[in-house]
Amino acid sequence: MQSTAGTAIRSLDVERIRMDFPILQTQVNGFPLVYLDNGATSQKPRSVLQTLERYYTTINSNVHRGVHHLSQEATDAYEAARRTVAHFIHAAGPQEIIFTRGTTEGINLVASSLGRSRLSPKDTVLITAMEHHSNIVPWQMICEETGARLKIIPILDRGDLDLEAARRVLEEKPGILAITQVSNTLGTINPVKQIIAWAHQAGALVLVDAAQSIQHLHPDVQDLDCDFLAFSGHKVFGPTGIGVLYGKEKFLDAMPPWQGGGDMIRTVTFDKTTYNDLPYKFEAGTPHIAGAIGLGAALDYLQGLDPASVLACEGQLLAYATGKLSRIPGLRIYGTAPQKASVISFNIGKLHPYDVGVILDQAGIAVRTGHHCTQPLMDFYGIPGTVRASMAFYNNFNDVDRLCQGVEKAISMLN
Ligand code: C6P
Repeated sequence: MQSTAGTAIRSLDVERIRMDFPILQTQVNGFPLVYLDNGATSQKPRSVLQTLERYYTTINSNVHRGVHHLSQEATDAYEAARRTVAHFIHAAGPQEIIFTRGTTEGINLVASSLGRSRLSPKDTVLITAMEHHSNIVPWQMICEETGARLKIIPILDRGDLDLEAARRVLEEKPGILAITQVSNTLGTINPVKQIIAWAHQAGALVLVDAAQSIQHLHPDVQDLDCDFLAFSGHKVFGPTGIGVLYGKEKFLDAMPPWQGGGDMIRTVTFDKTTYNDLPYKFEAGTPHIAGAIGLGAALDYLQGLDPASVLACEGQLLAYATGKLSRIPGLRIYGTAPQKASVISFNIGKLHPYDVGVILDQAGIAVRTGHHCTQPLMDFYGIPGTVRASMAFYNNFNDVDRLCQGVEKAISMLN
């Protein structure tokens, strides 16, 4: 594919891939849609949409509960999806894969269940200054409940972690470290493998928030050696309302159940309940069956693409967009770490990000504006919010060109 600036051809056939995503053919406000809000949620390929339709039209039923044909088919498909997830993140087995509603629920599960059994007023929970609210608030809540203290690894101005400071706070032997692999606001890729090794030396368990890395970096949980990892289906080209919590079996086994209800029990009497094996111990109530199966289809789709080409393609888009946006007078990019995913946050002079977002929308360009659920990070930079363009492998150079034209237009209108 050729950019207007004549950038080199990429190996991924983006124009063919775009045909797999029907929504990309949509017109918004009279313009072809430019979708640059993939950090908020990604679009779905036709194979996922067809899988959802097929599920509801042919095998819709409850799982693990019926002897009838449809229930068995639905159970088989649901459990096959779990195996697909386990394979995708290289878990030791499907018993380590808990289906949740999303990243937020996965983190809450670990904070509540592990936190209650592991934390006391002597303990510290460590997070970083670039965390999403979903990886801050659950830890604040459990710290309030248990008396543990919350400590923060600071960041440097360009948006990467202060690794010296990280080493120092790890020497204080925190009980738990919860860290994002990719910042949703800055795009920074954190060296989590290295940090996990340090944390383990210090005796901490580590949860990785993979909400923004699963779609770009395809994390391998055994290679990272993380103890827990959470992500959302909707950010990895699957449905909303479904997510995954990975946990090492020995830790999940030792943790008390979180929510009570159907499926998570072995026996119930009014005197005592005994609990089911993993992973069902943590899946109370009827799960999002279609969502899990749809997520399996999304991961199958991704596995059909060469991960190195996807990464290279997103890297080229990032470099092209960074170069072009940086040439716009008065525009400042937040997050200039050397290792970045295809996310660019920026502001232009004193223009309010919301106003810029509205003008971009009028031209059919979808970006996110605001604090991106990272208010402490906004406080660090002393700003109320940013405009954020987050790109996926189906974006092309034309999308970046349209974004830059939209920004120029916003500047001329708002000034
Ligand atoms: N970030 C964004 O626009 P849920 O809502 O549970 O699917 O994901 C929460 C979450 C957790 N961690 C990180 C790093 C995230 O980016 C998100 C979701 C979206 O940036 C919506 S706020």
